[in-house]
Amino acid sequence: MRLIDLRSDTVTQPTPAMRRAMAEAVVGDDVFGEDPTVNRLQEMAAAMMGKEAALLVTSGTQGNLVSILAHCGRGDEAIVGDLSHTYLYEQGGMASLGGVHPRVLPNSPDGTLDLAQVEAAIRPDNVHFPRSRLLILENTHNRCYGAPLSTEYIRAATDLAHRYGLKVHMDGARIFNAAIALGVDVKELVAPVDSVTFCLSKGLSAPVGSVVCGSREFIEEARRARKVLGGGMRQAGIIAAAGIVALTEMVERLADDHANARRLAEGLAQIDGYAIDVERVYTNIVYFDVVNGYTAQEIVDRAREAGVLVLPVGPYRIRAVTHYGIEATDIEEALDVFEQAVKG
Ligand code: TLP
Repeated sequence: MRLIDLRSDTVTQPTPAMRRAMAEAVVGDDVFGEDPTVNRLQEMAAAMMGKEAALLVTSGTQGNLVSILAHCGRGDEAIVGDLSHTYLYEQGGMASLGGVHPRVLPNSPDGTLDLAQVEAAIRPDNVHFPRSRLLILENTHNRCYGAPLSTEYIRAATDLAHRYGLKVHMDGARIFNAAIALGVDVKELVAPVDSVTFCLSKGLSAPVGSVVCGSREFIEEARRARKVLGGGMRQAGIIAAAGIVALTEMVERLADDHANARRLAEGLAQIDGYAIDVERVYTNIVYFDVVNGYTAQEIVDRAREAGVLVLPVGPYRIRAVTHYGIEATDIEEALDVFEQAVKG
């Protein structure tokens, strides 16, 4: 049975062009800075983001952590959303490995942080307090319905942070989804922030890797942090080669994933037993609730038996993510499976 795997866009398989590029990649030792394919990917990423420099890292989690370590020292404080990936899903790495104290503010459903609350959370210089050093934004916002943060919001948040001497890091794991959804150049979205991590291995379908971008000075610090975390890879051009294909060939097609997510949401809204706010489907992530007494896990198990994979993210809440390899016909098939799964 062919599975329709909607658990995440991390499950994407590399494209045939990626496999070819990986097989043929010219490589060198990247810890010496001598892998031409890694260097080319990094130059390309920096240019696309409009930043001075870039660094290939193993994952989004590593990209966020090296960025936090490059911006903050032990005892410094980072302002984060309570639904952000850096706070919820990264094992508290900023605290456990970096000694960085998270100051947690509630995320609004659109992924933003209230800027009055951010301003109030910034610490005055006082011996009792940690030093506020960093504001972390997430774009698109995974737990907030895949919502994209607008250029205007990012600029306002960054202006505020900079006014108080804080740096701003963007967890842009899905920044290209944001740019496509908003119809803006990705450069515009990241221009105000000091650093950004984006993932090659999610909607862009590369098998491994994320890229951190920022100033040359910041990237030198991030490179040191990557090394101490064991992320100094050697002939990493094998990975970078797929990343170059991802950036060249896989960005524009994200619009198909967004259209498929919308179709899925509209279909789910028609099925008795589920509740979904179709207005809150912004990109490739769909959250819906089971409202007829079944638990999310029960529906997930039933759907799996019929070949459709999704993730329970709460007692009654399910997440489905569209991506490369999922076609419009798969969405129709998944809708049939969800309809059967929720029937008595
Ligand atoms: N997100 C994964 C899971 O960890 C939840 C997913 O399936 O969505 N930032 C954001 C916004 C993310 O969604 C993720 C991965 C990461 C960072 C971490 O990336 P990786 O998995 O490469 O460490």
